[in-house]
Amino acid sequence: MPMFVDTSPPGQCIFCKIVAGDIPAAKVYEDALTVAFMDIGQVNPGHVLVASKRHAVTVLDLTPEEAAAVMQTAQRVAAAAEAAFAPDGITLFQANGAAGGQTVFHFHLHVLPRHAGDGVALAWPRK
Ligand code: D5M
Repeated sequence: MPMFVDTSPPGQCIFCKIVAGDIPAAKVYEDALTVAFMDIGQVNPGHVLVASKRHAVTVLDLTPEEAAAVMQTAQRVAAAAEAAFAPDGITLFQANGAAGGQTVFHFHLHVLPRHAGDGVALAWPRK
C-alpha cells in the first residue's frame, strides 16, 4: 500500500485545499485552469505536479480545455526544469485510479527531471 491515500470528496481533498490556498504548497505556476507546485516527495530535485484547479479525479474527468491547459502548463514547467536543473531528460507521468497507481484522487500530472544513472524506477502502483 502507498503511504498516503487521499480519497476526500471534492473541495476537501488536499489538492483542492492547495488550490484554495488553505494549506501551504510551493507553487511555481498558476493560470485559470491549472496550478503547478512542488511534489512533497521530490523523487528528483524539481519534481513538480500539475493539477487541474477544478476537482477532476482522473484524465477522463477533464474537459478538453482543461486537458489542453494541463499539457501547456506541463510544457512550461518542463522548460523551467530544463533551465534550472539541466536534466538529461524529463519524465511526465500520470496515474488514474488506485489500480493505476493514483494516491491523491484529484487530477495531477508529474513532471520529473531525470539524470543519467539516477536510479529512479517508476512503477505503478508505486510501493
Ligand atoms: O501522486 C500523488 C503525489 O502527491 C505524491 O507524489 C505525493 C504528492 N503529495 C501528496 N500530498 C502533497 C502535498 N501536500 N503537497 C505536495 N505534494 C503532495 P499519485 O500519482 O497520486 O500517486
